[in-house]
Amino acid sequence: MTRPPLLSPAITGPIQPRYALLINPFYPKDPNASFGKHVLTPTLALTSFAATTPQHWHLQYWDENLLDGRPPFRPMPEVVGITVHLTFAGRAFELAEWYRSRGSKVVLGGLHVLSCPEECAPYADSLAVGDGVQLWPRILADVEARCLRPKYTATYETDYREDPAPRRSILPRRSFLTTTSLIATRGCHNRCGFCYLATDGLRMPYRMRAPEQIAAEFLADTQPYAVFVDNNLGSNPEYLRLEIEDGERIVCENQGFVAVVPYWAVWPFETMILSRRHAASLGELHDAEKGNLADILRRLTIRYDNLFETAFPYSMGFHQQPTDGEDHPEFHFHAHFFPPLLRSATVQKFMVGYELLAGPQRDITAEGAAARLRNLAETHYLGGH
Ligand code: B12
Ligand code: SF4
Repeated sequence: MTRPPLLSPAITGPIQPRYALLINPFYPKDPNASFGKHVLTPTLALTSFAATTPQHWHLQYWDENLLDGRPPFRPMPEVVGITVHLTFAGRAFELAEWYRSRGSKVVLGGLHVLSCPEECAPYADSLAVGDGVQLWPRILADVEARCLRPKYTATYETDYREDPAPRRSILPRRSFLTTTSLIATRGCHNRCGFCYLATDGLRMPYRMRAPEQIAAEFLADTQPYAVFVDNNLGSNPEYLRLEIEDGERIVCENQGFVAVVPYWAVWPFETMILSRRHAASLGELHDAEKGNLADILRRLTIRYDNLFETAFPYSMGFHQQPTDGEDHPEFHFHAHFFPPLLRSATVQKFMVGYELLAGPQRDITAEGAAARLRNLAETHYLGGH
């Protein structure tokens, strides 16, 4: 528990082409603390990108913390991928040197490579700086083409829902209390100075997988329970969660956005369109989300026109982060509609007298307005779509 297995200088074996070994290196355990912690929650660092390994590669997972002895060496893998954290960087470098001296190509990736690439570089044939899901297939293709580069970089700005499910089948099932480590979101809206998310230059916006994907992953792994390993599962705005749970003020929704009547609505059919994933501006939307935004704008404004069978008037604007060049994680991108019509195409609400001097009067409830909009057709009353 306190010392890693010996890496004997005498041992070697033939290199097996198209065989990749993924290693989670050993770190010393405190005999007085819980060993269970280390077998409870398998890291997703390796399984997440393992899922992108091409079919014709043989893949093996090795977690030194399960105390199963020496890491595999017969045959020698063509590629060894090692995840590196500060706490076990020394062991990772030792493993890297051992495999390299026997002819394997060693790829180092993970948090410590991200924050200190120059420290890791001497120990690797190649560094994976950033998201392994994007980098791993490129690295293996270059190994096959004999043109492995010393460094590959990727940010974390892709659509998280496009990532394949982690390949949990490579985990030794009986060695963990559960193999189902789940991750629903990556990143966090905060940037606490002591957290790796505050690493200079790290581009990891808050990204979410669809809840159905997480449920499917849980069911597919057939374990009695799962452990969430998100950076900050609660980082998504509480308001949106409550709205979705409640559902009463939702007008329509799609994968990227939700249209709601806010509970504080003052104008009769006031609505907001909120992005599900945290984005601070239009510029941060992925391509799929831009399509989702166009879709929900169309569906909401067709409902507006259908409400009183008229070209429905409104003021609408997008709320986005300031353009002062600083990061503004506190801004959540949304659109806000303020329509003036109250009872028909000709009877509108006026904000006058009492309302201007004292406070707004609600002519209809937010829930009632949402229900009326929700129940309208999504086909325009004049025909067409
Ligand atoms: C599961 C987990 C654990 C588990 C297992 C750890 C393990 N190494 O086996 C347990 C419970 C044992 C644990 C313990 C500790 N942990 Co911990 N843990 C996590 C947690 C919650 C999830 C890790 C994970 O699965 N992430 C998801 C994967 C997909 O992300 P990723 O690791 O960044 O991997 C991606 C890339 O980096 C890259 N990549 C990674 N490796 C490689 C390798 C190659 C070859 C390639 C190509 C790419 C690549 O591809 C992946 C996909 O994009 C993270 C928080 C988090 N959400 O990341 C904290 C976290 C890693 N833990 C942390 C800490 C501080 C600890 C402890 C020191 C706590 C303590 N005081 O005891 C101990 C240290 C143990 C140790 N020596 O590692 C910090 C590390 C901070 C830092 N800068 O290093 C984190 C980030 C939490 C935090 N925000 O503070 N932890
Ligand atoms: S994950 Fe936690 S520690 Fe890191 S920035 Fe977010 S709130 Fe801070």
